[in-house]
Amino acid sequence: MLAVASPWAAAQDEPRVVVITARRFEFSPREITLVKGETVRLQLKSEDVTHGLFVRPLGIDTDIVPGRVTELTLTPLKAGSYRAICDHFCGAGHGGMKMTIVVEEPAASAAAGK
Ligand SMILES: [Cu+2]
Repeated sequence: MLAVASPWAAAQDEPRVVVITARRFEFSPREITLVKGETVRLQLKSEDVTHGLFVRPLGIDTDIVPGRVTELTLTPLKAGSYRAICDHFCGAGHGGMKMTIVVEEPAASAAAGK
């Protein structure tokens, strides 16, 4: 059965794309959920000025420059809830500019009907 070509095979080889939009002084969405061991492609955009995205435990440290899409590929290897912050000073509310990246165990995701 493993030899049967699946119409989904090609799609599964392509990482899921997760878009995050930064603007003063928030990220949208405020929370994303990833699955441990699943590679995703983050597409980061800014609607106004240069922001940053910094999540030390996930090895993310990048600038988000307006006018272009910053892509990074990520395979989280440890489940947990991670605080992501803007680490590029963007104005008065910069210190409160945060989002959450949740990494779930694969089993939890499957149970949820993925
Ligand atoms: Cu900032």
